[in-house]
Amino acid sequence: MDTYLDRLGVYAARLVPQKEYLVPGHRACQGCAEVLALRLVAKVLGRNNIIASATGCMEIVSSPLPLTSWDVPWIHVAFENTAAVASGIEAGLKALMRKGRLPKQKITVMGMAGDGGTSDIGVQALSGAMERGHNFVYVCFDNEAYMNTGIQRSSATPFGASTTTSPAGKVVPGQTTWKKNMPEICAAHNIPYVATACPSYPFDLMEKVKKAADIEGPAYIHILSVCPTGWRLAPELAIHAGRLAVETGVFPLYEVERGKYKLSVDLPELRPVEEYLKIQGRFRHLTPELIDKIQQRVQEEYTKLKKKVQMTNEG
Ligand SMILES: Cc1ncc(C[n+]2csc(CCOP(=O)(O)OP(=O)(O)O)c2C)c(N)n1
Ligand code: SF4
Repeated sequence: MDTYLDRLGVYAARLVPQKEYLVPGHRACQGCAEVLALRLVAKVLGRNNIIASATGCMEIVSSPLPLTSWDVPWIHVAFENTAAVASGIEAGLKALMRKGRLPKQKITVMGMAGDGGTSDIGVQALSGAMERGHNFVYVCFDNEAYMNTGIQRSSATPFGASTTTSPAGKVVPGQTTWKKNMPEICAAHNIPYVATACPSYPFDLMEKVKKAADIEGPAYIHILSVCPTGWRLAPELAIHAGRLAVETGVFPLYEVERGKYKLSVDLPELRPVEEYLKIQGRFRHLTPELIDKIQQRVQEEYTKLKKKVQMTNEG
């Protein structure tokens, strides 16, 4: 299906809503792509949006009481129950509208957390909410570690990354496990919409958020959010790093809409993963053998994804 922007045949920043719902004054680090992603998500979801936000960088930088950067209803929730709270809000709104105590209207309910809050601690509540079929949008802001508390590894930290709890040394080369595939875990719940996104591709990201909000039922968006602080990267390279993640196949952009896979950026040839790894201090220690190992894995995963696109679109 063509996107709104495809149909217009233009690619103009003026089509982006001007109004901000995550307003300036937040305390994110310089060059943080996570806060940029959040700002774009908030822009698309607009005023009629209620957010349940787990602890993490985005919660901390946006709500140092008595200040707040939020211009929409926003509730801070515990790490483990983001999706459960979002489910409750959605069910409550439905009941109020049914009883006529709230005028019928479209209110988007969004749950949000980092990769730690999603793939480690919040996964059971998220799985339950997806299985029950709540009409909500869940966004995982994946900066590939527990950044807010000092760069500890999560199950979404990539193989080979050095973090404070998976430090690279003589014996262990950083993280020793492969990144948990949260989008696939969500797709396995057969929910109507799953997508990956990255703020280095802002229009693609915004289209996906819009689609997720419009679709009835659970929608999950997994956003790769470059973190210059934790990735040991110059702040001005954050957008470039996100593009390299996509162009090397490390983080493919795709959608799973009612079971059908679609690559959003379909590249005939991938760039070598080394280009992505070498600009980040967290991979500084990697040997050529380890880089080869990562390259091989990326290729395998990309081939698998391409096969899913082919299989789910046949006939
Ligand atoms: C149950 C619980 N354990 C630990 C903490 C402390 N804590 C606050 S933020 C955070 C890290 C969050 O990591 P992630 O979800 O990946 O988000 P990020 O900060 O990286 O954006 C931790 C461990 C907490 N708030 N609640
Ligand atoms: S630690 Fe990383 S994700 Fe957190 S605010 Fe700083 S740059 Fe953003």
